[in-house]
Amino acid sequence: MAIERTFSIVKPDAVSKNLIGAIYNRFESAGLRIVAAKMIHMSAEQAGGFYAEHKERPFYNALVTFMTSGPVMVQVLEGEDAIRRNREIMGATNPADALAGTLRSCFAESIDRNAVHGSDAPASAAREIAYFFSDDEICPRA
Ligand code: RTP
Ligand code: MG
Repeated sequence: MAIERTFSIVKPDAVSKNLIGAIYNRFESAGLRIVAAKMIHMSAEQAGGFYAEHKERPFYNALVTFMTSGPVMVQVLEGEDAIRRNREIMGATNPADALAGTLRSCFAESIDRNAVHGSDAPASAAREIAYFFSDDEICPRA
């Protein structure tokens, strides 16, 4: 399995609960490397563009409002099978369905305030990384 990169967000609910370190610890303990990271407070335009694929969904406006309600950490995770493994670490979208021990099982409040985002496929990972990071902000490890 080749080394992959995936895009991750620690969402406003988790940042406001001081969970950045706990979440980063899970990524690193699982062998994923954080190769880029920054804290941002997204504008409505930025969050709306990021979630453009969900524009017609009933939860779109609430999602954009939530994602702009406070700062988030955005990061690029690198490692073998990183996209699938990060989704495994995160758990199901709805914390009620998330396996015990996953980030959403431990830290999410609800499907709307679910602590983390992770890319779901190679094409979305590439698009999402480029949406927030320029190449010179990413520091691959030797
Ligand atoms: P994410 O994109 O945040 O990693 O989550 P995901 O792939 O598991 O879920 P996705 O279908 O991409 O939905 C994006 C976010 O929208 C909110 N959502 N609410 N109320 C609902 O039925 C509903 N469905 C999705 C969630 O916060 C989800 O993370
Ligand atoms: Mg998604």
